[in-house]
This record gives sequence, C-alpha cells and structure tokens, in this order.
Amino acid sequence: MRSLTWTLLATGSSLSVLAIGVGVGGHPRKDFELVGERHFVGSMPGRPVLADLDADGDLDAVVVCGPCCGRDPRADSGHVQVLLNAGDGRLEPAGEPVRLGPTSLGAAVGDVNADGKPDVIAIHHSSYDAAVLLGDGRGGLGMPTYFKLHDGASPHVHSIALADANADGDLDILATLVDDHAMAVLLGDGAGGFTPAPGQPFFAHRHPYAQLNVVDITGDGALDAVMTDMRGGGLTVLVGSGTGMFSPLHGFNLETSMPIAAAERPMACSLGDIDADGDLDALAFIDESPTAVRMLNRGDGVFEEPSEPIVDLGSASVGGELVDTTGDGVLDIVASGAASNVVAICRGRGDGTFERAELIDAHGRSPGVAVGDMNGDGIPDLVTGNYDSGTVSVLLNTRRTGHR
Ligand SMILES: [Ca+2]
Ligand SMILES: [Ca+2]
Ligand SMILES: [Ca+2]
Ligand SMILES: [Ca+2]
Repeated sequence: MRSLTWTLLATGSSLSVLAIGVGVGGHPRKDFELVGERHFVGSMPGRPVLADLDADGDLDAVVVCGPCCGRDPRADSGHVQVLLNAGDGRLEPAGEPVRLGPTSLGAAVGDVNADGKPDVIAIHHSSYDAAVLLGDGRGGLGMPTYFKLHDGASPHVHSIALADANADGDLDILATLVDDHAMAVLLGDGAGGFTPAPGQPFFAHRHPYAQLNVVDITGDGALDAVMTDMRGGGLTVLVGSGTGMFSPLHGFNLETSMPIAAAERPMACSLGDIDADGDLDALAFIDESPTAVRMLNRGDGVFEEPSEPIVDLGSASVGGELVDTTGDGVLDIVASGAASNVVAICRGRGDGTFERAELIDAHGRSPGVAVGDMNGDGIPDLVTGNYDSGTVSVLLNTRRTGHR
C-alpha cells in the first residue's frame, strides 16, 4: 500500500489555506500522515463515526452519505458504508453500501438489540425516519427498519445520539428536530425496537442543530442534553428526569436559552472540561465563520462566556471535537473545515484558552472530522469524511508527548 506523507504547517505566523505545506514562519512538521489511499465511499459523505464493528479490537468507520446544509441530494447519495480497519489505520470496505433515503445525513453506533454486536442508527435531513440497521458483528449491516422520530409537518433533522435516557439498560435514540424546535426521544426496547417517550418531542428553543450531546450536566446522575440554539444564538440545556423526559434548564421561556453574545448562529457544540475545574464546558462552532466561542460551565449546567470567548480556528468550521491530541492531558480543539480542505487543531493550554490554529490538509474539501486511535498506539488520529470528493481520509497522528 502506498503511503504518502503530508506536512503540517507550524504555528507562529498568520495562516491561510494557501499556505499549507509551505512552512511559513517555522519548520514544517509531519505530525499527521495520510495512511493508505483516500477511500471513495460515494457522494456527500458526512462525519465518520468510529466504533469497532467487527470485534477485532480496532476502530472501524461508519460513513453516511447524503446532503448537508440545504444542498440537494445527488442521485447516488443516500447510503451507509462500513469501512473496516486493518489494524494499522488502513480502511477497506466491509461490503456493499446499504441504501438509505436520499437525504441520509448522520449516524450513531451502539448495540440496540442486546446481542453484543454494534448496530447503526441513521437519520435523514429531510425526513422523520430514523433507520435502524442491525450489525452482524463482522462489519455487515442488515436492511434498515424505520422508526418515526416525530409525526410533524416540517422534517429537518440534524443530529442524533444514542444513550440510555430512561436508565433501563437499553439504548434510546435522541435527535434534534430543527424546525420543530424540539428534541425527539425514542425509547429502545432492547430488541431493536423503539417507541416515542411520553411527552416527546421536547421543546428545545429555536433551531436545535448539530452535535447533540447527551451527558449528565447537572450532576444528579440522570442524563441531560446540550445543544445549540442556532436561531436564538445560544446554548440549550434540557434537563433529563432519568425517565426519558426532558425540560429546559431555564423553564419554558423562549428568551432564556443561554445566550452567546460573541457570535450569531452557533451550528454545533462540543463539550469538555477546558478549564480543568472538573465540569464540562462547551465550545460552540459558528456558522460561516472561522471562529468558535468558549462557554464555561458555572458548575451547575449554566454556561457563561468568559471575558475573551472567541477562539480563532483559522478556517470556517461547522463543528468539531474537544479531545487531547498530544497526550498532555489537556483538551485541544479539532475542527472540521466547512468549505476548505483542512482540519484545524488548536492546542489547549489547560486554562480554558487555546493556541493559534494549525491547519492540516485532509485531502478533500469540506472534511467532517472524527477523532480516534486508528493504529493502536494510544494517540488519537483523525478520520475525515470529505464531502465534495466523496472520500474518507485517515490521518495518523505521529506527534509524541511534549514534542513540538
Ligand atoms: Ca475493528
Ligand atoms: Ca446489536
Ligand atoms: Ca433506555
Ligand atoms: Ca470546566
């Protein structure tokens, strides 16, 4: 297998997409290396989901192909492809893609029928249908069974999470219903079936959007949900009862999602303890902007902007993750590129602030990025779904702790 190496631009100078690999203002580094070839998976792949689909101990990738963000579906989009890891980060298709609806957008992976084999749940941008595809434990997926997230008139679904919202031991489906201003909750029966939670969907302010986070944010042991309030320009926390029901942290008031004053249209948010005080903070990614906004947790699930909330990502982004890419125990930002071919990494300083962005070439425009250890060396790598080229790239992290 041909192995190509690519350079990562050093920090210390203003960055632009055109400057990648040129080594402006510093020594070019080879911190991320494309392993194998880019895989063509079909039109409009989104952010991969990483999980061990074939139980061999390494992370595999699940990629859903379908249009995002108002673009029309292409005739050949609308499917899910599993890529199996050879163990060193090289991916190979696990078989033929499985057909979904034309606007399939994203997925979550978990065992929903209690057979010990991971299953895939996919959502569709323009349909209330959630597709459940049972895994065979070898990377194969069965044909989809559909469950309605809602019986509404304006299907617009942007994110999904699998979590046990009612604490009965079975995974449940949670999803943002953008135009219904609500979050759907379907309770799993542990056999691959789902029924609507009582009272769902739950009011979630205006336009809850991408990257639904399901965590215990209030510390009472029950799972809560954190999402962006895109039209309202804030963050919404829905407090879980532990029985599958959710209510707004601030009560049923349109004016009281937690405002993000520093920017409009937060598209997505990622959670992590960025200021090392023991609670989960939020980073909101702003639409059509190379910036993210820091929102620090007061400790009780209320997020507030610090005095300098803006993080410069160096490239427009529609989402990303907070993850330790260097092994120093401090969370860094890994942000996908909205209209470029780069992934931006901002190293965390541990005090809630971040260094200047480093831009990494994903070798395909509009990469949606996932982070996970793909070659078993304990260091997180990058896997991108490249929307415009229809490909997936695996970029192995060759950084070492403390290495600069
Ligand atoms: Ca595997
Ligand atoms: Ca299963
Ligand atoms: Ca459950
Ligand atoms: Ca914190």
